[in-house]
Amino acid sequence: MTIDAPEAATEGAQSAEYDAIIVGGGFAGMYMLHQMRQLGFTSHVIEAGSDVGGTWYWNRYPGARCDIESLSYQYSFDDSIQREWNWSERYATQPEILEYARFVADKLDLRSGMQFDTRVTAAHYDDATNRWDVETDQGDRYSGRFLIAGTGCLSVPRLPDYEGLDAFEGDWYHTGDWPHEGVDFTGKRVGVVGTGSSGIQSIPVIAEQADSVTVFQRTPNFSIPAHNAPLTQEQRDENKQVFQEMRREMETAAPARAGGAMQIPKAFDLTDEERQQRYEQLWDMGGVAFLTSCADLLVNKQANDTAASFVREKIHELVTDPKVAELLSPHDHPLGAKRICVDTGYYDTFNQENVSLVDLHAAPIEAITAKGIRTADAEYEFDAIVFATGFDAMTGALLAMDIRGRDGVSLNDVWAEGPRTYLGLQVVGFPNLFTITGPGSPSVLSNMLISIEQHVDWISDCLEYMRERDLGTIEATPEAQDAWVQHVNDIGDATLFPQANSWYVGANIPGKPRVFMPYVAGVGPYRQKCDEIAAAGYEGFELAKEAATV
Ligand code: N01
Repeated sequence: MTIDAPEAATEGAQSAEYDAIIVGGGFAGMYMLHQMRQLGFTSHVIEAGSDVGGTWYWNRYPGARCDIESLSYQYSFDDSIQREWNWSERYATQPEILEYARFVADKLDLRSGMQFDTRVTAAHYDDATNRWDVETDQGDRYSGRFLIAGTGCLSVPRLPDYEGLDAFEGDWYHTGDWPHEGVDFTGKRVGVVGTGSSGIQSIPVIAEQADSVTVFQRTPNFSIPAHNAPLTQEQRDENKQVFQEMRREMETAAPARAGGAMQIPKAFDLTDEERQQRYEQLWDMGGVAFLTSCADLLVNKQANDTAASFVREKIHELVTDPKVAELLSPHDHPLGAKRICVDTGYYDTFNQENVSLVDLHAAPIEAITAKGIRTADAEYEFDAIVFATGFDAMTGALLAMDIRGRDGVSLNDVWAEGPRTYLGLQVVGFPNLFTITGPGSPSVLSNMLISIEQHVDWISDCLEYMRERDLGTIEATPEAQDAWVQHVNDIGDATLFPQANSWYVGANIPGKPRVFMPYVAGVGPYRQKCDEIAAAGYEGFELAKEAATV
């Protein structure tokens, strides 16, 4: 059996059989659906939320913004989208990004191919029919020749296993699953647990409203000022003219640590004074670009130390109480080895009288009580607690579904020691399953829109290739997967990333195998590799004309 020819495909038919079942209606699932339609494949998107947007549908906490500049954080596949859409600020807020996703969905009529308020609970590969049988929490049963996961890298909120949470008499929230109606903290005593990107963005905004905010910090993070500002009409117009050209440059870029196209100097190629000046410039510019101040920041610990010291000094300049400043200064991991944060007024917030900091290294949280939070040395009373405690990153959403490949083998079992993929796109034993921005691809170390478009395009080309040749299945070979996993590890190990207890290595989830999951070589070299593999007839994949045995 092969993929339906375009003329045979009837989009929107009541049949429960499709060429592809796409899981997730975020930016990945949206573009995948569009491409499937363009190519004449039938497909069906299943999405847990009530609308498009994925992570931007759920992460509605106060202060939520993207830390990639809005002018770059948009689709490029259809130029009319960026020409018609106008971003209002340098860093877009969550409501504006969600509005953008809705705009694209309207423009391309995407919702008609999507089923909302529905979670995929199981997807089993049937060896007899060579199809994926998919079940949902609404009792639906679908069948797809291909199963395409656009489930996102940071989509499963993680709540620590605290004793006593049920007994808490106030309200509690997780930043990654925020109430749609919003939360009014006026007059409230609020505890915030967690100081990653979500905590660092939300704390200043909550502190503007609440009576008091007590921040529970286990590990301080490096944060760079966003220097957010409204975009002028001139900036927007200019960007529209150069957007496609700039995007093509970004897509082929090597990471800064490899020197990149921008001729970035190494830290010790500069004098102390020049280096300091460069850090100042990048600090003033703001945002994640600070990591590109020197080419070797993420491979050379001594180089990294110079940048880390610079940021620690800034923290001491910004925070008036030197003890608080020191508590907020990270010493346990290289700068950038955990996802760097981008903030608006985070450090200044600790100068406010209504904001205090609790060091969980000195006294860990022991339990949530009826009145608040008890640490090893004190009890704090709150009206509300905000958990900004992160996500089961990169593998969480895939493993939350009961995915079974050939012979009923479970993905959970196959990945028991950590994820193993070929190119972050496929897994041995799971034919015709594709994972958009899966572990082993640049994903979270890149602008997600760039990586999503690249994967969707690659998968679309692959499906077309198969249709043209009357091929039924594609599956990574064990040799290719082993070699890729080794390569991902080798180049990851040559950087400072594995030195941090980050969600990149699964360290935030007790018991999760410690594996560095993203591919660090940069989107340019990665794209080239994927293109070469496709051009060589999908080297490392086995493509079969399989005949169903039914
Ligand atoms: O989650 P995190 P996040 N007791 O895992 C602490 C993206 N994102 O939601 O470091 C006490 O980074 C934990 O402490 P520690 C972005 O890629 C992007 O903030 O494990 N504390 C940490 O401080 C980001 O990196 C944007 O010691 C506990 C915090 O909770 C990723 O999402 C905005 C604890 C979790 O930080 C995740 O960010 C938001 C416990 N038991 C998110 N367990 C933008 O685009 C955890 N913590 C700007």
